[in-house]
Amino acid sequence: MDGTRCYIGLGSNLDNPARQVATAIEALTQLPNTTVIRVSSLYRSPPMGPQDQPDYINAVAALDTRLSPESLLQQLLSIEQRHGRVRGSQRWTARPLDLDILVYGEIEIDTQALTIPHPGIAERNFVLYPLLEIAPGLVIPQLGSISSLIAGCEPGDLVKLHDEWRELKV
Ligand code: A4P
Ligand code: MG
Repeated sequence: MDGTRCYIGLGSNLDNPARQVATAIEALTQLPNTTVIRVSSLYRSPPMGPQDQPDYINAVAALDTRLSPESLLQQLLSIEQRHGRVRGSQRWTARPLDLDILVYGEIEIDTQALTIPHPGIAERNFVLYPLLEIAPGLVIPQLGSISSLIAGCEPGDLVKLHDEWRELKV
């Protein structure tokens, strides 16, 4: 399978977050014209943004896809919906599943529907440390190498979880 190498950020802080992330990874493996290449460990961190919500579980997946960025986004939104995501007007509120396109090959997009690379990557330890684990040599358009980004981002309260979650099947 050829296609473009993409990195997807997964996050959850409601309704058994580790299972939400595990089943979302399973759903990524079922996407058309797409192959999942690597998946990071799960990481736990306190919420960025409003603090009156549970801790998050995050992970990052590398995949090769022949879907366009727009179709990939539609597929991700559909997986989020199947995981019970209800979008309100508030940003950064608790959610059973959040899927972000972090990087799509060398592509740079900035439209109302889609910003790639994802604008929050550089400040988010819960994105950078899982990326370091699965793609230490990655260079992100506009932002630079993972190693330089990591040098400017403390792990803080980020905790890498053991890999038993891989047993968590649907
Ligand atoms: N959109 C634009 N660019 C993209 C992209 N690259 N990937 C659009 C995915 N979607 C993208 O997103 C709103 C719209 O963004 C989508 O419909 C799509 O058209 P959303 O998921 O409804 O909104 P949101 O998630 O509430 O806001 P936002 O700004 O995406 O929040 P983030 O950046 O996802 O952050 N703390 C920890 N520890 N871990 C977390 O994972 N996540 C958030 C949410 C807050 N705090 C967190 C975490
Ligand atoms: Mg989002």
